[in-house]
Amino acid sequence: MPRGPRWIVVLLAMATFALGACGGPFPQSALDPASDFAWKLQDLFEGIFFWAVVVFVLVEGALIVAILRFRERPGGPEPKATHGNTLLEISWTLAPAIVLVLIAIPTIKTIWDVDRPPRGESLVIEAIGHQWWWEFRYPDLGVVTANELHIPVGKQIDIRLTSADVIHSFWFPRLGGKRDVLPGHENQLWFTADSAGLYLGQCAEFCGLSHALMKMELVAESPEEFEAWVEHQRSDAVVADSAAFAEGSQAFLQGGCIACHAVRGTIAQGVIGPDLTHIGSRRRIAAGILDNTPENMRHWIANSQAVKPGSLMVVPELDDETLDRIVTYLQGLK
Ligand code: HEC
Ligand SMILES: [Cu+2]
Repeated sequence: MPRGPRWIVVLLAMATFALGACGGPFPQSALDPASDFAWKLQDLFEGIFFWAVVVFVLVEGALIVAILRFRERPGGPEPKATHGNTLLEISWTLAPAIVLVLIAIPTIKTIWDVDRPPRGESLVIEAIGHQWWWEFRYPDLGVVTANELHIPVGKQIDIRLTSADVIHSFWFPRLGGKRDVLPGHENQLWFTADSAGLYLGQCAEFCGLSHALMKMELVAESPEEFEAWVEHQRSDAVVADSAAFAEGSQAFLQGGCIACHAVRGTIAQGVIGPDLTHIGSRRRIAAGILDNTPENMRHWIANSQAVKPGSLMVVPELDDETLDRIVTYLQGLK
């Protein structure tokens, strides 16, 4: 093949891969804002991007003109030296300095704006990072849950971030900037979601072997739906009146699970793992990595170390019957 066409093929292939990234959907795109915080970042980004395009066109345009007009031609005169031209030196020092100041002003303004404490009334949520899952507490509402946040649309949320072990980072890209989650220090993050929906988030600071599997979900819903969710979550475990459920609850209590898990309203009061009082009502399990189906739950309980390498959930080997009973029980904890 002649040289030309081969390059065209390479370019086309590269363009195809690059464009492939534009396919969507983008559940974790920071460029699709859904809260006041995220909009502040978007506005800053768009403003700076516009000016960057102007600078780019001017600079690259000047470069192309210089290349075309002033290139060396056979028999042409020697170019004039510009070394020591004070006017040129001052202008190409000043121009970038002005550009940097113009970028710095809105940037610093935005940083101050998202860093200050929240104004006005807000719903306080405590988010505690654990290797490798998220604990969520609503101190004023008496709700404790894990990995699945619920918030009312249009209400300011004030999230207090701490860690039970190492440094994590809390990030829902569509709702705002990431923020460090530190042991022994409380960080704060606030925003108001502007539209209902399901938002995906994850830990954004390397925190050990299964860092990539430390995800979370946020359900933004109408105040009425949120109210109903709270009402349900704050209640004790809903006990189904069936023999299978009773057997399962026995298996759960005897299987060592209560060393780490709590099921409110029973003697299970462990605090090392997620609160399982309403585990049956969660969309996903094990920090957002598996759909909450009986098969997946069974798989997780029997193979937590394979599903999540290094997981702090360590259980003795359970026989099939015990596993089935436990799964029936947990799935029943709606
Ligand atoms: C040594 C402590 C420990 C024991 C014992 C333990 N777990 Fe866990 N469990 C954890 C931890 C930690 C997690 C969070 C794992 C993660 O997502 O990284 C977890 C997560 C879970 C989850 C998913 C919860 C959620 O919110 O998604 C289920 C279900 C579960 N465990 C069931 C069980 C059952 C059933 C047993 C008993 C057979 C058991 N666990 C025993 C520590 C434990
Ligand atoms: Cu983490």
